[in-house]
Amino acid sequence: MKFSFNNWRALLLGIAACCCAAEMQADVRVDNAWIKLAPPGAAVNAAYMQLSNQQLYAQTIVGVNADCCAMAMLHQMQIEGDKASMVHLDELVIPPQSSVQLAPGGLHIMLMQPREKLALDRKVRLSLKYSDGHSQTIEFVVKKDEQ
Ligand SMILES: [Cu+2]
Repeated sequence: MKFSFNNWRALLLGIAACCCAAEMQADVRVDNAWIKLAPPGAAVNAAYMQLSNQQLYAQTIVGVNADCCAMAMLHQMQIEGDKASMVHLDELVIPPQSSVQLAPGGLHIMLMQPREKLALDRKVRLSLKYSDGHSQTIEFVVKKDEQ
């Protein structure tokens, strides 16, 4: 089979359009991505953000990758009486046209065993892995507090 230049052009444009559409549909909007500065001596950090799913279908985060740290996990803080504990989540569902808040005292990404101390103002990239197989990289900033 022989392709003319126009065939190739149409094919390539088709692929490009297809990739862009997939990316735009898949990405969840992220606002206010930050990592809380750990107190001296602490070996863990927590990352927070607001996730907004503008699509008509649910999107599910099934994993987090972080170059900065040996391990990154989705956690939920639970408070029962005067006891606080953390539960590991296998996945985090962002319902259609809804927002999910990762914030102190609730949902967070736990960053364990940082390869070096995550200092103030440091920028850290985390990659969210979704159940449909795509990934989304987000830049977080290390701050003392949310604002
Ligand atoms: Cu945690």
